[in-house]
Amino acid sequence: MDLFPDSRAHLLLDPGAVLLGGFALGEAGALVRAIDAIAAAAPFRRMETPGGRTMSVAMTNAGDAGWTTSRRGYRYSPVDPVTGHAWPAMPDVFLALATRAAAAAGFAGFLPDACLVNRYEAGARMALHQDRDEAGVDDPAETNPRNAAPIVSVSLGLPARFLWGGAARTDRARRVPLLHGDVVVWGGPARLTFHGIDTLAAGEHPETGAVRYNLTFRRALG
Ligand code: MD3
Ligand code: FE
Repeated sequence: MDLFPDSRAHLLLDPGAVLLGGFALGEAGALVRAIDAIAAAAPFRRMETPGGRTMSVAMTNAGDAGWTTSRRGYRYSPVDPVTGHAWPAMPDVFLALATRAAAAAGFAGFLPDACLVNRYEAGARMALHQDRDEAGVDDPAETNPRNAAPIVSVSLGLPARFLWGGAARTDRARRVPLLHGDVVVWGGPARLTFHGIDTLAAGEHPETGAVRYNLTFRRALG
C-alpha cells in the first residue's frame, strides 16, 4: 500500500521553482492530440545553433511568437521560417493548463503568448542553458511588473532526467526525474537558473510512442 500517494504532488526545487507532479495527467491525451495538430501545420525540425551545430531536440511552436535558432542567432519570430506562415494558434487546452498551473504555483493571471514544443527521441539532450530571449527578462520584476511572468513546463511521454543547476553555469547540477504529466513552474528567483535535459534513454510510452515531448509556455513579447 502506498501511504504517500501524493508525495510528488508539490515539491519546491528552489525558491521560485515548483514541481507539480502529475498536474497535467487529466488532459495529457488532449495535449498530445494538440501537438499532432500543431506539427501537421508547423513540422518538427532540428534547428541550427549560432555556432553551426544541429540540435538533437526537434522543435516547433504555437502562439503569437515562436522560439527559433539559426546561424543568425536566437529569436522569437511571429512567422515560422520553414513554412513562411504564422505559427499555429495556441490551443485552448494549452492556455487553460498553463494558466491553471501558474496560478497553483502562485503566479495568478499568467497569459503566455508563446509555446515552444520540444520533441526528444532516444539520444537527444539539451545542454545546460538559461532562457533569456524573452522580453524584459533582464529587468527585475520590481522595476517592471510585466517581467514577473514565469515559465511553465509540461512533460509528456518518456521519462527524462532534468538537470537543475544554479545561477552560474559552473554550479553543480542536481538530477530530477520528469515524468509524463509533470508540470514545473519557474519564476521569480528561479527564472534565470541554468538547466538542461540528460540524454534520453530509449523506451516506449503508451501515449507518445518512442518520444518525450516538453511544452514550455512563455511570455515572449512583453
Ligand atoms: C528553468 N526545455 O525549452 S523544461 C527549454 O524538457 C527547456 O525540454 C527542457 O529547457 C525540456 O528551454 C526543460 C524545464 C525548464 C524550462 C524552462 C526554464 C526549466 C527552466 C526556464 C528557467 C528556469
Ligand atoms: Fe530552457
